[in-house]
Amino acid sequence: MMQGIIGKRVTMSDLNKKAFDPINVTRSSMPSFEEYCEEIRELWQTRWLTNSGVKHRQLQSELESFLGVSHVELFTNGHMALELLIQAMGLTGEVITTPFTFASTTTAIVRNGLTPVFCDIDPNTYTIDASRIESLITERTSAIIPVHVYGNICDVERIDRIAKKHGLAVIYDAAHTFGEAYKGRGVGSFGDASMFSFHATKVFNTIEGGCVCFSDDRLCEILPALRNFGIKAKDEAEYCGANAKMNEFCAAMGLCNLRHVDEEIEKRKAVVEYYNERLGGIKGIRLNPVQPDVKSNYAYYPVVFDEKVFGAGRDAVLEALAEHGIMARKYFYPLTSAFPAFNGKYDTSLTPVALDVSSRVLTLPLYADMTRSDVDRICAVITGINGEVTA
Ligand code: T4K
Repeated sequence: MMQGIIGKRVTMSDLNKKAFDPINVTRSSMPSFEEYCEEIRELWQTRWLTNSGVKHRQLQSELESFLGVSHVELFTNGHMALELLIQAMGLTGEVITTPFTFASTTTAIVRNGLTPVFCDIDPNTYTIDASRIESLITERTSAIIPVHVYGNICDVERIDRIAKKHGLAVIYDAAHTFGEAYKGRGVGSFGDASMFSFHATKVFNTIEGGCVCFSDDRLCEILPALRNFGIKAKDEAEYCGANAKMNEFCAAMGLCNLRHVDEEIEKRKAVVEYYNERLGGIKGIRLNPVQPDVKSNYAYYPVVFDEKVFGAGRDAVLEALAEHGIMARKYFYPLTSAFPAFNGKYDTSLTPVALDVSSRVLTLPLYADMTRSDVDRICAVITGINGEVTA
């Protein structure tokens, strides 16, 4: 059920009045206040607020069915899920990954004492260019950690073949792909394991939260221990773990949001289709079509500008939108390999496609209850820049 209004198109003169509320890059999906209160009511009786409580266990089991995977383990956020998963899998040496991602992917690798080896991305999907992986494998390589970016799924079949041939583990950063499927199979079931983020800004949120999906039963023992200080039984830490447990209030938010997530994705789809209608014909703007065989979750709306053809570059568009209260974001600029945290250790020119896309991409606002007039307002600024002002 779209709440969107089929509004009249917004003109540049309307925009100049600046009489609009800000539009952020996204807005959290939430259940009704009453639904959430009902979900947390029993916590006032049980006083069991964290440490694998009832809500935690219920969400874990509902997610296993929803995602179509053998095992789910919940964490306090997606980042800790990934970091502890890497630890649990005992990776060593070098890990092949991409720099076109959020800080989390690369820092999870580095904080495990591993060396990220950056592979370039595919110019159409922005995910790892699987044809380049084999040339980066050395005797120190233990794994591939690709990222499903914006809801675009990596070339999972080719990555699987390469990993099998070279005896490498595969962990997907699937932070952006909750609820997606490839050829009818849940995206979390590819590779050895996948991490989903349930951050407030994601398609499905638990306020803060995340999970790991996997099929290897051996991980069922170590992952819960690692998120609980490394303690397996009582009192003694068997592993060097962390505190990364999901609390009951977050799990309760997840139980509520899970009831509505299919409907939320449908609403996102309608927003994306309307954006595509408005921006589709404009020269110099590359949209992000849904890939063949993919059931998309419409997580983000990235557009890539060709300055020479469009007449303005990404930064100029970002500025113009901001002047009208529209907060688009440069996900992902700069590349993680250029982060000051890594002291110039990595050469960004070795991933030229990633470097180029990152200098030209802009993520436009997208959330389930965005209206058509919100989209009109955003597109009017963009078309206004290149002279295609609506009448
Ligand atoms: N891997 C990848 C590929 C990722 O993209 C991420 C996270 C991770 C791993 C790690 O997963 P987590 O550990 O986060 O579970 C945001 C998110 O914090 C982050 O989760 C996300 N990726 C990243 C792409 O975006 P910021 O710094 O851009 O968020 P912020 O605070 O500027 O929020 C953006 C907009 O969202 C705000 O303008 C308004 C809206 N918003 C924000 C919050 C916090 C809401 O509507 N409600 C909220 O509660 O990082």
